[in-house]
Amino acid sequence: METHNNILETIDRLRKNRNAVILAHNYQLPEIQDVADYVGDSFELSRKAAGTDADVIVFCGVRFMAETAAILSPEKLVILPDETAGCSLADSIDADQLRELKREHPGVPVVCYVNSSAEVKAESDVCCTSANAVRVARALEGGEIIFVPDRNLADYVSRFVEKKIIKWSGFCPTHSRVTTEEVQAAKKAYPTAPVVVHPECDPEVIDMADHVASTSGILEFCRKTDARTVIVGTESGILHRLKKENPEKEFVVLSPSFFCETMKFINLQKLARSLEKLEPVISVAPEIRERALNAVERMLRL
Ligand code: CIZ
Repeated sequence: METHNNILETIDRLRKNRNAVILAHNYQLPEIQDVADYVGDSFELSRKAAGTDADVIVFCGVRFMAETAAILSPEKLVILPDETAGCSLADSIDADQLRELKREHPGVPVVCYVNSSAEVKAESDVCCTSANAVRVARALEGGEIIFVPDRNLADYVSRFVEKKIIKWSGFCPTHSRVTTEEVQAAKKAYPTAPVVVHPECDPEVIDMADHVASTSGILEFCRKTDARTVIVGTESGILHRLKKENPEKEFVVLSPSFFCETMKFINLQKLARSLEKLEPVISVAPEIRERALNAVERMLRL
């Protein structure tokens, strides 16, 4: 049986031979984060990879993230080490459903969260991340927007933007499982610790938080805060990076529910195998890619 060190050596050798860049989302297993060239949120990672001269991008995350990398880097081969790693939030709406929604609300611009398939991005006017959703929605002209697929992020945006928001009913089961009772219990256990949550959480949980931010925003908040202990309300994989970057602070995950199974599908063996075989490949058809890229580029302009 291959030892841990052997697998790490294999990954290193193949990464060089293939001229590959390894990306790990903030929610990935610690050993995957440790072996990656870059760790971050899906859009940040896709942009970083696009800026490298790598021939191959190995995206340790879920399918929509690898698709985003393929949209930004059409000349590179994009690999997702476990092709069954999906996201039920992204899968909650397909292109046909979005077209139907657009027919029901003609002329209303569509904002789609980056947590969506390439086909849904292609049907949208502009993309957004959880970090810039408010800014994007505010910058659009008109009094109405369609926001897909996350109803909680849409609700969060509606707190800051005076527009009618027609929202899709998708949600992240991991973030939505967390209850207000759990927030109460965490606050009681750590009375001086601030609570920072992701905007994919339910509105009642958001109401109780001290700070609401994307994964990159949570990392920044934890870096800057004077608090010695922080209660973290997002997928528990982020704790690895938080502890590594802030060894003097304590991080407590708000609830044991913050565990996304599909985010843990990729392990070192699968990563090594995918580098060796250069599969499973994630590709986006050129006509879809072009339209999806328009939505992404419009976000960057806004
Ligand atoms: O796109 C990402 O990485 C997600 C889903 C969340 C975030 O806040 O970074």
